[in-house]
Amino acid sequence: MTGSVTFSMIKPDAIQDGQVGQIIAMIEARGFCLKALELTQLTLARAGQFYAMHKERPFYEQLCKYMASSPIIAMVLTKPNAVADFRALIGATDPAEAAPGTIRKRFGKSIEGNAIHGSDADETALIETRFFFPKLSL
Ligand code: IDP
Ligand code: MG
Repeated sequence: MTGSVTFSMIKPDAIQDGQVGQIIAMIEARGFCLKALELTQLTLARAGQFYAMHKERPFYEQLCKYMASSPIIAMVLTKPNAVADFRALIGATDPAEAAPGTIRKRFGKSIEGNAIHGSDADETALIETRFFFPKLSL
């Protein structure tokens, strides 16, 4: 399934603001199929593990606190060319720089509270999928 799977999280801000249905509708309209979905809350330690590659970045601690502050929705999505197509759908990290029609442009509030996560490579997608759904067979 490599190449056809990506991992996503709807972030706390988008859930608090009641935007889950609209975001999932945009994802499905772009041709992605849901393979797994869970509403869950990360502990600070698990948020730290998930974003470990950003440990040295100045925003790391605040990002982990934010991601553990209230529930997130973890999703595994399938589609040919899933990683790149999903990154195109969500848009640039900073919603202010995201292209029109992208999820982050529409729902992001700040560079941190940017509504949604998307894996950055096939290998990362598998690691992130296993982090949330260790028993899922792909
Ligand atoms: P990405 O989510 O577009 O892949 P990354 O660089 O991997 O962006 O950063 C992970 C997350 O960290 C971002 O989605 C955002 O929530 C947060 N983040 C990134 N850069 C900054 C920043 O400069 N200030 C605050 N938060 C940031
Ligand atoms: Mg990233």
